[in-house]
Amino acid sequence: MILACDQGFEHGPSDFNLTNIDPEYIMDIALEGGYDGVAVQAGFAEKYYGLHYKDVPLIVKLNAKAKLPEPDPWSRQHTSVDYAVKLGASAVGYTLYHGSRYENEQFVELGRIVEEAHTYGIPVVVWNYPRGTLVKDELGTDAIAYGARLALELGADMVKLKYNGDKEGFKWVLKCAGRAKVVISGGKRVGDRSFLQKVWDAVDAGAVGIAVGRNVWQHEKPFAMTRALRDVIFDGKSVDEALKRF
Ligand code: FBP
Repeated sequence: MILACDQGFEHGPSDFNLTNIDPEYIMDIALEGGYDGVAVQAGFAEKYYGLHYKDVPLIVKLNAKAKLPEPDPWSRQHTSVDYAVKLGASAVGYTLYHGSRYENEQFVELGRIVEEAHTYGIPVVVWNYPRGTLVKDELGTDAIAYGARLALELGADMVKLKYNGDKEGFKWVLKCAGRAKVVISGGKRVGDRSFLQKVWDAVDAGAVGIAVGRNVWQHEKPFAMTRALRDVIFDGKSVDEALKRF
C-alpha cells in the first residue's frame, strides 16, 4: 500500500482543499495508516520527511510534468538518484509516458536511473501511462500490457498501472510485467464501493497492491478507507466486509 502525493505538481492544487493541501496531513495518513511507502517529489521530502516519519518508507519521484495542454507529454528528470538517497529514499519513482513522441528520451533517462538506483541497491517504481497523440486508447488492455512489458524490460522492480476493469485482460498485463511487481493507481475520487471493488478485482487478478492518492487523502475518513483497503488487499475480505469500516 503506497500513498501517492505528487498530484500538486501533476494536476495542480485544484485536487486539494484547505486540509489536505498541507503535506503534514498526507504524511500523518501515511504514518498512522501504516503505509508501506509514500511517493512524493524531492521538495516535499526535503521539507516534510524527517525523523518523525522515518517509519514510512520514502519513494522520491525523480521526474514530473505540470498540467499543460501538451498532447505529447515529456516528463523530464529533475532530481538525481544520488539526491533521493540523501533524502532518505528507500526507492525512486519515475513516470514514463509511452506512446508520446518523446518516449525515446524517456527510455534513455529511465535506463540510466535504473542503473544508478540498482548500483545503490534500491528499487525503481515506474508509473507507466500510455499517453500522446498516437495513443488511441489510454485505457486499452493492449496499451497497458505494452507499458507493463516496457517497464520490465527497462529494469523496473515495480510498475504502477491503471486498472481498466478488464479482469481477464489484466491477467495478461501481469504476465507481460513478469517479475516486475504490479500495483494499480487510484484515479479520480469515486464512491467507496466502486473504488474498493476495483482494488479487489485487481488484487484478485494478481496485482500486489496499490499506489493511490485522491481516493484516500480526499476522503473525509482517510483512516477508515485505509483500513478497508488493508482488509481487501491483505486480509482477503470481501468488499461488503470492508465497507463496514465506514
Ligand atoms: P491517484 O490515485 O490520485 O490517481 O494518484 C495516482 C497517480 O499516479 C499520481 O501519482 C499521479 O500524480 C496521478 O495519478 C497522475 O494522474 P493522471 O493520469 O491524471 O496524469
